[in-house]
Amino acid sequence: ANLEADLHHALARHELALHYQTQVNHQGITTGVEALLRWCHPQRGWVPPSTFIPLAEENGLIIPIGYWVLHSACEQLAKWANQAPYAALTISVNVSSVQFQQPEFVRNLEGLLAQTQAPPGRLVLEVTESLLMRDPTRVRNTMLKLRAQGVRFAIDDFGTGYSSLSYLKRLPLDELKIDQSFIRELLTDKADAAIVDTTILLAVSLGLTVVAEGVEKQEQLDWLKGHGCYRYQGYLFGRPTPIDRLFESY
Ligand code: G
Ligand code: G
Ligand code: MN
Ligand code: NA
Repeated sequence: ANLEADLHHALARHELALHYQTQVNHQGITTGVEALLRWCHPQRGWVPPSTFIPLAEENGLIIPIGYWVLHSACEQLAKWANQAPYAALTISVNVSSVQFQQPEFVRNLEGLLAQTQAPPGRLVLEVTESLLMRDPTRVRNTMLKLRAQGVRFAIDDFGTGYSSLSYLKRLPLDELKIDQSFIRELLTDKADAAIVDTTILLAVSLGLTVVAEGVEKQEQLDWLKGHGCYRYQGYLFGRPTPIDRLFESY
């Protein structure tokens, strides 16, 4: 059977899992996690999202899969809401543009928040530049409705898409995530350093929380700290991990 046929059964057969990667602040304190989808295929083993998410976006399966991801994240937030150190954590969820542009998206998410009793202010939706550019008026209206409930928004993979910067002032964004491709050679590539430096200044002056992705080395962390970036995500702090192993040493 091919991968696409197998994907149709993956949800019902419980082959999909959410792993979580921590986000850490400049004091080393975990402030939240990003939920990252994983597919454990019975024959092929782990299939990376870069392979199956584009498939799911083409055939529409991203709708039920994305709903399952949001449901799982909301249940986790509701669980944490009554447990002291965890109650302050956010969960960031990647939202595909196909899912975001569904007419039922707002109603479905409001339903999930009500049903699970998850605190909406702890949920961060990660959207990409290309999503924001697609149908700007409709996207803005969707964001405003969810923002009114307390849901937050992050712009993901910043700097890698085709976009105009004007959306940064037009849309209700809370967070900007600098793509890991700019962080990788930050210490040796002057252009990357200039882009990251300027992006931090831009984000901070617009009142956005700026998160550096793909931080692997202490030297990268030191550089970022010295240039005014106080949130980080990357292997230096931990890999995406199943929830039951995430806070083993917490
Ligand atoms: O974890 P990894 O680097 O393999 O993820 C690859 C890409 O898959 C990421 O860029 C991320 O945006 C995307 N991705 C991971 N989980 C989800 C998810 O739950 N929904 C969507 N739409 N994309 C996801
Ligand atoms: O949603 P987004 O496109 O930002 O997905 C982030 C991806 O980056 C995830 O698939 C995650 O597994 C991966 N990732 C997270 N931290 C690191 C890191 O430090 N180095 C590298 N190479 N990849 C990372
Ligand atoms: Mn992301
Ligand atoms: Na990203």
